[in-house]
Amino acid sequence: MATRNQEVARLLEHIADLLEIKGEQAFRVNAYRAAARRIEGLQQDVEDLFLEHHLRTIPGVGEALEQKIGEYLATGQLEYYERLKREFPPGLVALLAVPGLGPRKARAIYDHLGVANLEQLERALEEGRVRDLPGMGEKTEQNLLRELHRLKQRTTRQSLGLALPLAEDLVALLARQAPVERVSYAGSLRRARETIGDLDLLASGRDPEAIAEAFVGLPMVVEVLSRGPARCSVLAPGGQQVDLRIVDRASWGAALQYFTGSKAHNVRLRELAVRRGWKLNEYGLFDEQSGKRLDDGDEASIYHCLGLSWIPPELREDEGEIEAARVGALPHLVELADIQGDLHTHTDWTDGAHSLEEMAEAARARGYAYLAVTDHSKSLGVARGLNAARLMEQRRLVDRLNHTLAPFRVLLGTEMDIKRDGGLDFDDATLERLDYVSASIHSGMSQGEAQMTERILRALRNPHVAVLNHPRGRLIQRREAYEVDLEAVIRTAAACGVALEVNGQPNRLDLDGHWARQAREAGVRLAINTDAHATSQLELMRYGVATARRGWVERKDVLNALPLDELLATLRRKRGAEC
Ligand code: DGT
Ligand code: CA
Ligand code: CA
Ligand code: ZN
Repeated sequence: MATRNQEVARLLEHIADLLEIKGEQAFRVNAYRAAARRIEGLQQDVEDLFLEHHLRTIPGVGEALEQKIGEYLATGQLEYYERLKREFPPGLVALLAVPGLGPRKARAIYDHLGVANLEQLERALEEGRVRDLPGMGEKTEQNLLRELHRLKQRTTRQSLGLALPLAEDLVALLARQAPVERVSYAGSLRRARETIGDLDLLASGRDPEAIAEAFVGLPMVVEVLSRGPARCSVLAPGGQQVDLRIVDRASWGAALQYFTGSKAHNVRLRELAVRRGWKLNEYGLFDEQSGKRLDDGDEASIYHCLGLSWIPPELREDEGEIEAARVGALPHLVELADIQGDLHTHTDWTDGAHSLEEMAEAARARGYAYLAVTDHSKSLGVARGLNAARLMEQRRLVDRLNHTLAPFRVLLGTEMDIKRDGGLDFDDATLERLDYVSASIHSGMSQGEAQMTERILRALRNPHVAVLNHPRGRLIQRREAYEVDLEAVIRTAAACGVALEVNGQPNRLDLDGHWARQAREAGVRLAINTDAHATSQLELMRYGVATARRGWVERKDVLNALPLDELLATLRRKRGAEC
């Protein structure tokens, strides 16, 4: 699991910070930072490399780092790091957790203001005492305050991309090692919210004690918070809290319904029950007078008894799903199996990890009918964006590849930068040679709303542009969406036949469910893509699909749910249409 890689990367970053505060030589500090970045971007599991004695194959990992990483992976601790930490007051180390507060500034705040923990830091920032320190200023102060608030939020909520694999591992292990009849995850994770507070697991079986014992003994349990035959709470890596509830088989359906939530959805269901003289709780649906159970122990029967069709978890937010379920008008939500190809992927021609051939092969192996290769365009220097000449080289490779891969089809595409004035990175003559054109904002993100909106609308009006990628530009828990009149973007996308992306990278999920729903209702198609920078990331498609489902998106709303011939016809029509 990639969580291990992040954990090791964080450890190395932390060591680098501490060495920097100590005033170590830059090359030593940088060696740790470089290794941290390598490990975070690694495709393989760092733990596997360790077990195979291959840690040294990671660029920048020499004997000393191999030994340290190995010690940490083997024992869960690194003596060198523990000793290093003891050289500093613990509060100073904690300050480094705030993004934007590097070792030098942390040291200054600590030395001059005596600030030694996050609460004191917050107070010092609020009281305006930080701005007067050398090299800080009012702007730094504001930035730090914002980052601090975001950090407080983040430490309590985990990304969907980390929580879902963890939950799946836990459920699989419980199914194998504990005497469970049924086991599932519930809560916000089952509803596919973009961040997860605590993780709610549910199990039923005849021996609750044995289930509890197996659960607290699982390898990813770091700490046991509480333990009983009905409920256990533990901490998993990264401080993720996991609750397991153990229920009778008869209560399974009601418990799964109850603990999936949302709370607002549950409140509405309970009202429906009460109106009929029934009682609904986590144990079941009962007749108030006779006490007789009405449900059959499965979740669907709770809904059916209340006169509703079963409601997919992603919709359970009390945003109209109950009304729709009552009249049989729920959407037929898009499914992973509906997706025919990925329209946003990168190769080693720019900042991807794998070759174009490898990406195509991996997409075909997933059962896709097509793959659009959309490397960055020239303005994006950091990603070695392609110029027109390089694109035409890619054209030749793609044409050759399509001979051998047919009927699978590689579409030569671009993720073209929208420049600050809304101009595009390629002229129409170049765009005409491409099979698929998508456009993105990667720069000038702090323009005001009016300018940003006009910039995007201008790009949407180019007849070649088929899709606007990650339309809001947010990075979950890291960067707010840029200021843009998204309703205007949706209107123009509808008028020009441009699809909007639901980007499946767990830190993007952009559009989110709310905006995907707005777009769909305005008649805009969605493109659900992974933005894969490596073959393994093609698997992120499920996060995109889950997010689209939260937006009530159906198969017919999805551009890349079209079979190849219909996709090509749609793209052709779009290019010929007025807007
Ligand atoms: P989270 O953990 O913040 O990401 O969000 P949830 O939705 O997983 O919330 P959590 O873990 O507090 O509770 C799990 C589910 O249990 C929740 O979605 C609905 C149900 N639940 C919790 N508290 C209440 C309550 O007071 N009333 C009702 N009707 N349901 C509740
Ligand atoms: Ca929860
Ligand atoms: Ca919970
Ligand atoms: Zn991209």
